[in-house]
Amino acid sequence: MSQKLFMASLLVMVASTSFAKTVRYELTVRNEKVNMSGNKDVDFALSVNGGIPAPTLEFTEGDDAEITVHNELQNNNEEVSIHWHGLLLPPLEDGVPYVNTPPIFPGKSRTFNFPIRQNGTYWYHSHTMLQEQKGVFGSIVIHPKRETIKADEEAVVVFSDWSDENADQIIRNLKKDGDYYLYKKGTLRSYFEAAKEGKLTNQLKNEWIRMGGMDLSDVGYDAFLINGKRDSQLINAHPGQKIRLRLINAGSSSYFRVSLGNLPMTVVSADGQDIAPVQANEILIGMAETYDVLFTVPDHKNYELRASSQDGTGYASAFIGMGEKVRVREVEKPDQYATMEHSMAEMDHSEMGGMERAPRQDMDHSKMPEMDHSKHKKIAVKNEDHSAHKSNSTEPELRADATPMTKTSGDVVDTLTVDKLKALTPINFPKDAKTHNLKLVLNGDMRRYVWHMNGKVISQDRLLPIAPGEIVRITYQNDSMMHHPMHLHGHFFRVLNDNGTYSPLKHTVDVPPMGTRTIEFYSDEVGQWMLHCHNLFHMDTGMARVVRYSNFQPEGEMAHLDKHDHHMMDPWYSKGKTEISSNHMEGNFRVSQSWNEFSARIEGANIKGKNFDYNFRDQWDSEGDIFYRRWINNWANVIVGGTYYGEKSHGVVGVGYFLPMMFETNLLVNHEGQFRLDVERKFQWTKTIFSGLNFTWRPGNQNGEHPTEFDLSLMYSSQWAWAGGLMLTNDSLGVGLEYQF
Ligand SMILES: [Cu+2]
Repeated sequence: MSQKLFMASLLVMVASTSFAKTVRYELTVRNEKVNMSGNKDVDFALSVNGGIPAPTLEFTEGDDAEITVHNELQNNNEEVSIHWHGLLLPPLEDGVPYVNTPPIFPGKSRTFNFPIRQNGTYWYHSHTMLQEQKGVFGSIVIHPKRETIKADEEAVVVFSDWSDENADQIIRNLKKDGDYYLYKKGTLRSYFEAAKEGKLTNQLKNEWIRMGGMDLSDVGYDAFLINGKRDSQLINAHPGQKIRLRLINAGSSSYFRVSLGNLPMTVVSADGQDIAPVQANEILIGMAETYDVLFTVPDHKNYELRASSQDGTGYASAFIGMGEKVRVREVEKPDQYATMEHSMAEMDHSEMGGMERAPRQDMDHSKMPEMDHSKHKKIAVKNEDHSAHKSNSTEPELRADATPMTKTSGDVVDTLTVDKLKALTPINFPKDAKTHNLKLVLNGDMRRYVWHMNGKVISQDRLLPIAPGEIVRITYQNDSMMHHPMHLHGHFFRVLNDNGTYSPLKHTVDVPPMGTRTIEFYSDEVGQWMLHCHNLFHMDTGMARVVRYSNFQPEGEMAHLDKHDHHMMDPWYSKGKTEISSNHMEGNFRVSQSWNEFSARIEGANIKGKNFDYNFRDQWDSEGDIFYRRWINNWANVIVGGTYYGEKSHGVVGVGYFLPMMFETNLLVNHEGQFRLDVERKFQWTKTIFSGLNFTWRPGNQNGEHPTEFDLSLMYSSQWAWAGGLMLTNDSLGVGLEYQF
């Protein structure tokens, strides 16, 4: 090589490294046999490069990422995808199949290329079906060009939830009954337990408003994990060593309460954004959120970092230090009989008083300087204190926030939530931008397991249009008794809290049960982006949208794929129940989508009791229905179908309604103008004893039969599928079994 050429190539190398360094990774998704819980070998797991979690991807701000993802799944035609959670990138690189990026078919690969425009702690996961629950998730660490947070050592801490049951079966079970896992979790609510705890009125109040009660999770997990382990040594550290922990909740449907050795942690970053440091005894971390904390090892002991699942069913531990173990105090079990009113009253008495109200802070846009529109997404800084802003009348109604109380003792927050986060610099939007107000009501129906926004699932209402150059203000109103961690792809939004323009930037925000959160962002990331609940099973059953900029249309291959988005599918699920008693038999079967349902019922009652008649028709009185139902909302549905009763067949129409106190009713009229009223209810007396009541009234004593018909069971059951006990009908008392499937 001539000296000239050598010098030239050296120059090129120097030039390219000083601008951007390309950092390459190869990720291979495979089927894996694992034993994550320590109790069971399973073969449905999916690993990335052989691991659960997947390897940590490390970058420095300003790098170019080049990541190749290989799909080596053996299953028939199972696609793979990877979404880079929290990263600002071109829409084509976001990784959501059929919305942003082509899916990766078996035996195929895809290379993602994007510049790294930010720093902090992030993560990545599959956005295909329920693959995230099966193991496809990992961490991303992006170092700033110059580190501002000094620590002696750091570690990535990935929290996850694990079930020994295939996630595909979990969703089928939840679709049969949203309360499917209450037996497994031991969280079945009953009148006896409520009375024992002196909370019977709470239970009745919840039933009056047709709420089962506070639901903190839907799935019964077999293990909670930190970096794939239930219990592990994270760092061997000496006294005085300052440790930075990058906490990531990669759980599919578990909030965690994170604490460290009964000592306060210094929280320095949230969702990858550095914040004003805040001391906290505990962090409530929702799915997909990340927090960076600093912890200085005080002495020669080994401190437990514990992530307790919010539903109180388990925890994962990792230790920092060395020597004698310092265990974290057990967290209190959540109150299963908490009511909406109760939570609100608690809020009013909290030390923080009004601070705990849903944040309604005015951002005075008129005085703000221009936002920096550079590629590096810097936020303009303004040297002015914004803490004394008046409130704005255009803000939505004030609602109480039902998150666990945030009490403070000195300067240490007991349980850190987004309310206590403060940005390091004020965040200002362009002063001439107009505000686009959107309201999204988050709700669902546990009985049918459908989760929606503004009463619609994504297959009914996919696109949420926005325009470029506007301030998009989204108010999430949670009308359900569950937390929803709401994530927006491709953006950071500020979550309005008492810190005004210093409200923190996040990519995922917890919207607590019956609470409200308002987020804002300036729309300057043209594309289409998922907005969804990061509870995997809520997203899967409908709580998602595609936010599309008005100046964006999917192009090329994506234009075609966009029309075949899997979010537009509304799959059918089935549920069956049979009961066979000596005096009564019933079979029920239904198949349902989000709002459509076909059901069949056959029922036979022994009307001659012990006077056994070999003629089946004389001994047994039989009837049955075939109905199609269209649900209008969580409570009401309309019915058309056919019925067989009194040895005659009729066409029927009617309405179904779920009444206060949890009564399921049908009011039907047949083609001869005869009415029928059905009332059905389940009473859970103790954790194992329940009654099922079915009552039918046919006014006018049709066909010379009883005008009323009922059956009432008293059953024992220790799990969801089987029950056995007594069956009382109009005519007799019998014994029998019940089986659900
Ligand atoms: Cu949700």
